[in-house]
Amino acid sequence: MLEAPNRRPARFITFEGGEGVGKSTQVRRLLNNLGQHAIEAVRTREPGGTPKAEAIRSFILQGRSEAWGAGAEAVLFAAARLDHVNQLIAPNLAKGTWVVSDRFCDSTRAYQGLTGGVDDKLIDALENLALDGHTPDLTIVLDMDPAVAFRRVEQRAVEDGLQLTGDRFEKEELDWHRRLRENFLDIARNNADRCVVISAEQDEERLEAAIWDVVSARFPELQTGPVA
Ligand code: T5A
Repeated sequence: MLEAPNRRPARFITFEGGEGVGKSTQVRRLLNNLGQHAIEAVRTREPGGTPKAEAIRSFILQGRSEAWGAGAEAVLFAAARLDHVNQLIAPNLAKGTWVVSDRFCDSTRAYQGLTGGVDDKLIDALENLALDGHTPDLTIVLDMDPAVAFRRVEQRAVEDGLQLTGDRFEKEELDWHRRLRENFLDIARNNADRCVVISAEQDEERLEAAIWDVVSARFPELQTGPVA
């Protein structure tokens, strides 16, 4: 009888942090590094990742849900997450493909919960419902002064020849973003087994190397050199 291959579990990694701290840039770089170690991985984001979740993303980020309040927005983010988990995250992990997501459930806890004032009980209930056991194996929290991050976002707009209009959350005051930063740090402290905080105030290459050190230390299958 043929024996089942002794396959290692696929890993689920998330990136969290405030606006413009470099999450998308580092998600792309991590995917590249995983590929060089022969790890099949998909890159995704929240809100979004599936057509239905992307529709919810547009609705929220255009500011159309703002008047409904942070509680209703938490429910909308959870609805998007439910579809994302069911249609993309769970099926990929089940077939052995790693998943790396640019934001996930900690964003709802940080933005709508701790910063937006939505009760913990609602945030917990929504998280249980949407995740259905798919808690990330590792969460990288990129941390930096929001004033510096905003300068990066402004610079990006200048380079892209765009006017900086700001989405629903980018328009909040700097003090709000400073509280948000502290709230992400609290979440990391309260989930120290899963979360690692890394300073994002370093150049892209150094930050990439710091992230790789953390990811490869966490998962033994990455401790061999890159494949040719
Ligand atoms: N939200 C989301 C909630 O409120 N609740 C939720 O549950 C969820 C899931 C999503 C919004 O929704 C909110 C949070 C957000 O407000 P988004 O567009 O995905 O919106 O917002 P961000 O995640 O903030 O996306 P950004 O693209 O603005 O920021 P990133 O991904 O952190 O940064 P990145 O990589 O795009 O880099 C920004 C700029 O900096 C440069 C890049 O080239 C780019 O120009 N850069 C660096 N420059 C110098 N040094 C480095 N190390 C650099 N790294 C990148």
